[in-house]
Amino acid sequence: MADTGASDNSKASTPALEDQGEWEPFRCCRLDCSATCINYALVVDGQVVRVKTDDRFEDTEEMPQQRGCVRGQARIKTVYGADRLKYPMKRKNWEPGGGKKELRGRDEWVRISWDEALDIVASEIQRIIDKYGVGSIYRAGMYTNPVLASVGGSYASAGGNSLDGWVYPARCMTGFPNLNSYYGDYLYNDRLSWVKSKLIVLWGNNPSWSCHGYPNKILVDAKRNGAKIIGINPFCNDTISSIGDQWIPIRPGTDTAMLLACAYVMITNDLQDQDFLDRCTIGFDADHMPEGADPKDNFKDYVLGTYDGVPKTPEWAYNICGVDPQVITDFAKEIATTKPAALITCSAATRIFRGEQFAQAFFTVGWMTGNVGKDGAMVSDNSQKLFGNGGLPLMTPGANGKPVVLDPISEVFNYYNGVAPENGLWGIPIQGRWDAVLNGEYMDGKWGMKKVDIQMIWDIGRGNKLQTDPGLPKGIEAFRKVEFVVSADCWFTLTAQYADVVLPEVMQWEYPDNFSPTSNRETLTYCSKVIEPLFETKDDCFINVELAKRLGIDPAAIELSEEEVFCNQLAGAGIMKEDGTDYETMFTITKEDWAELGQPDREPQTGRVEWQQFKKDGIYQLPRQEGDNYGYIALEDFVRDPEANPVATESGKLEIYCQSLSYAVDCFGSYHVDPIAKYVAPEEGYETTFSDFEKRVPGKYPLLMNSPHYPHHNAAQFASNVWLREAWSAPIYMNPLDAEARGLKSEDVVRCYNDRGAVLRQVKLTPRVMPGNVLLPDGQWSEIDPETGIDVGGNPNMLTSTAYNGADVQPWNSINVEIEKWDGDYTPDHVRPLVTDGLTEE
Ligand SMILES: Nc1nc2c(c(=O)[nH]1)N[C@H]1C(S)=C(S)[C@@H](COP(=O)(O)OP(=O)(O)OC[C@H]3O[C@@H](n4cnc5c(=O)[nH]c(N)nc54)[C@H](O)[C@@H]3O)O[C@H]1N2
Ligand SMILES: Nc1nc2c(c(=O)[nH]1)N[C@H]1C(S)=C(S)[C@@H](COP(=O)(O)OP(=O)(O)OC[C@H]3O[C@@H](n4cnc5c(=O)[nH]c(N)nc54)[C@H](O)[C@@H]3O)O[C@H]1N2
Ligand code: SF4
Ligand SMILES: [Mo]
Repeated sequence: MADTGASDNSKASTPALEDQGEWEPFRCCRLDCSATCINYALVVDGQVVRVKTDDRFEDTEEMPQQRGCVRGQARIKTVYGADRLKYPMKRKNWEPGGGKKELRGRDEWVRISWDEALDIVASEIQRIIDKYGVGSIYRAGMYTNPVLASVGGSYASAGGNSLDGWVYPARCMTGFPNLNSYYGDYLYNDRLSWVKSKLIVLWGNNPSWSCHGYPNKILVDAKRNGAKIIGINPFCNDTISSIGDQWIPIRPGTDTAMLLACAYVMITNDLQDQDFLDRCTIGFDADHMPEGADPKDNFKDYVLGTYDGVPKTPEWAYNICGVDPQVITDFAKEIATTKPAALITCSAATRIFRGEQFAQAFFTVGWMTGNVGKDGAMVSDNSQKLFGNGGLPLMTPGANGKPVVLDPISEVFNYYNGVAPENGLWGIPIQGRWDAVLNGEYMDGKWGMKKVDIQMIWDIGRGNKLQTDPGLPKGIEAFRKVEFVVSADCWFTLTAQYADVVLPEVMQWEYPDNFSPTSNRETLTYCSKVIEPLFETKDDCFINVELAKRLGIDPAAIELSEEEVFCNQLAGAGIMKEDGTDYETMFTITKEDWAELGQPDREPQTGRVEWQQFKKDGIYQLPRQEGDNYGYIALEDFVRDPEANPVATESGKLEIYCQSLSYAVDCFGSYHVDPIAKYVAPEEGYETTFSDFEKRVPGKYPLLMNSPHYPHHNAAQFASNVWLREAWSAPIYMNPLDAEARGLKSEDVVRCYNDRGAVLRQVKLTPRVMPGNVLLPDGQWSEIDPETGIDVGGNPNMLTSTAYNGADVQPWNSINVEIEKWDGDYTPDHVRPLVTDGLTEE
């Protein structure tokens, strides 16, 4: 071979990449993705060069692999993304008190040291508390912060932004608190029970997009076993189109009308499970009302229109929800007569104005079919992570041992427990948070307006709240008003862009080993430290400890290192005993193992799983089989003998008439819901797309927009991943009829707008979207054009409402908008350069 001068790159002389490095197990997110998987990163010389997912053994029906989704495969572009925050920074024109506050979001950035950044944050906390008093800090980040808690507390949200309309209906009507197990305390059965359902109704769910991995297999298994699957949804989503037998298109936010009509059909055909209703529920008819309630207020008479003169017939419902009366009738008969059936819904269907009324109606109509407490039967909200596999986790990490530091001003435990507020809300409702900053007051539920003087916004600990909370344009005004804004994140998020000081954080791969929450009760996973933190990134614990030192707080009283936390959780991890009664020690850990983990003083222990094997695999998967002791049927004991095993509601029964729910929602002060499910037209929804609903005169904003959770993102994370931008372009999905009326063709660039703001997107035309309804994916990062004020990034929160709504329910899915062709400039996401802080690497 002639000597060309080139180096010899032939395979013979270079070992395969696999032989040069180690595969390290990882999970992408520390929160909220469907997270049923395990992935591996190949690390060569401290750099990840390749990513793969579960290939520990051959994929079989009995023991399926736990494979990751498209985001896991693309993660390398997120960790090594051009928009990673690298160094602490301050805004060029910042000075104590804010400096030129109006430049937030458009100022230049100056690199500073961690010491300077922490000095600024600590001194601004102290200065603002001294000047304005305790309660002048607003904690936008979702996690309670022990430093803020120790300096007197911070205002934060009064509730959650995810459970939405379910929290109080689930607690008050069924007695299942939400806090421990997320979404209704497993009102749904375990997966082996699902597979026995003859009919599965997915009232709004889309696990193909929002719950990747094994949950979809459960549906496939059920289908193979003969189950019919019906999807009721404004969108014939990928779940329905791939495994559904029937799609019932429905207008968003109008499901309650269809449910009431289903009740009408069942009652007038005497199809309801009267024995179940009589034994296990209260409020269905005049003979089963709680003491003190007017018998006329029962559900059956409301549906029949006995006293209000309006029978809730399928024809009545059609005018609201758009579902053909015959389809409603057939569907109602089918759910009433097919047993066992699983009637399943999601959070998205309650993310509307008056979200609670959907939850009330769904429980009520579900219970009328009697599909509760039996194998293959269930009536439940079952969104996202825990989809399809109810029951206690079969393995669980031990307690983390972190000091518990409660915030004296705002804690949301009571909210998540569905407890009615007693003397005021526990914080500022998310819906009213930006108004509270701007106007100096918020609606403290039925206790009236409450004054606040917010002068600092803390966007740390699951922050980026400009992006993911409703009312972004108002949020920007609020950010420009206060004296100090600090943000900590891994990327140059929208919210970081509007801060004064930005702190760069590590992300999964760079954190020390940690248990990441798994949503499959049959697996326990962990994420190893894959690489050293890039640039100068640090974790929350470091920030808290350093701020504590500067503010005279004992760090040991508020924080524990990630390493300690992991070892505590490892030592205390439990695995369900084979008899299914309790947990026993999960891991065998030797003295050498503890030494390797940097904790030589810990005691060796014996369990069912070798730590060294788990460390390598990143996952332990407990095999299940029919007849084992790990099964779960929700409410089984209660339904067998309701008197002996009451549920934790006021009456001990499932409450179709629920006074405590009505009372709790009243406490939040924005509207009243009756104790039974009724349809009341929402403040914004289908009806308000008309200027005159009776005469059906179209209004200024005649389209209903909803924002589905989208495969590209996990909430707003992964938004800037360049591979995912190409694969999932986040168009506006629209029906061809609506497009035709506006002279649009597929791929046209459009402006989607209302009085609150505007975004640019390309349209994707598909008959899979119901006419009158458009979909704008959740999680798109805003990029607001300074000239036009239009968001070219396509964030739906440019358009969402900040009106107070029930028990702080975010009405993301019933927003009124209009769409028109855009003839100006537009660059699609995947070719638009990422927004970065402008600092160069060193
Ligand atoms: N890929 C991905 N997965 C995720 C997330 C993510 O960001 N990306 N986020 C996670 C989180 S935090 C959550 S809370 C969950 C959310 O999970 P879900 O509560 O299930 O919400 P979505 O996936 O947004 O919507 C599910 C379906 O509801 C439909 N829908 C919307 N409005 C209505 C309505 O009024 N009536 C009816 N009948 N249907 C309606 C939508 O068309 C969609 O098909 O997803 C989780 N999973
Ligand atoms: N229009 C519209 N808006 C929505 C929704 C919708 O359907 N439509 N859905 C809502 C729902 S259900 C949810 S759950 C929210 C989610 O909204 P967020 O809770 O804001 O979700 P993320 O984008 O996952 O996380 C916010 C930031 O926290 C950072 N972060 C993650 N883990 C950690 C950590 O351990 N420490 C620190 N310091 N930071 C961390 C991430 O880097 C990220 O930038 O969005 C809501 N917003
Ligand atoms: S984003 Fe979540 S589900 Fe997807 S691969 Fe990562 S950890 Fe798994
Ligand atoms: Mo969520």
